[in-house]
Amino acid sequence: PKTIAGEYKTSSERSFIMIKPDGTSRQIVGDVIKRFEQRGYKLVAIKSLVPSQELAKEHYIDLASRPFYPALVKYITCGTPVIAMVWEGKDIIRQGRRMVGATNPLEADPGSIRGQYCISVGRNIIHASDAFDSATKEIGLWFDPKELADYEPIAAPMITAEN
Ligand code: IDP
Ligand code: MG
Repeated sequence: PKTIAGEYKTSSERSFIMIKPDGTSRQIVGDVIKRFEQRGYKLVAIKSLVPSQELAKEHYIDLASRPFYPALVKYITCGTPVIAMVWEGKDIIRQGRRMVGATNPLEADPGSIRGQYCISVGRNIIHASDAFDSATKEIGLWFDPKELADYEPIAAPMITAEN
């Protein structure tokens, strides 16, 4: 099915990736972006914003019953901006999760973003959509369709050819 998250399991698949306030504060925005760029993914949207309570609560609504939910919303809305992004490319949803690493950074592969840059589950610097349905929901929540660019990077054939 084709949604705002593109078409699942094709080169148009999209994921919502967000650098959280601690990542912005610690000035690792460039390093995170660089990893996705160098892997061969395409940046189709990016913005810096301080999310409203309403937006943060809705983004994490599935966790509303968890004891850490109020603290999580407070962290995301603390006043330091988040960097909201949409990345596109083959298997981006699954690969994005692998690149980000486990929720608890102490369990994250040392080569992953969380495994390289953080040590606390409450300050784990980055979010990545965990499935096609959540990518669709999250991209729609954080971006207007007009904000999503449709363009072809010049190196695309060098990145995507299968033979
Ligand atoms: P994910 O970010 O790896 O998808 P989720 O289980 O969806 O992990 O949780 C969302 C976010 O909630 C985590 O990234 C982390 O910031 C926070 N979180 C999850 N579990 C805990 C916890 O046990 N204590 C504090 N914060 C947590
Ligand atoms: Mg999650």
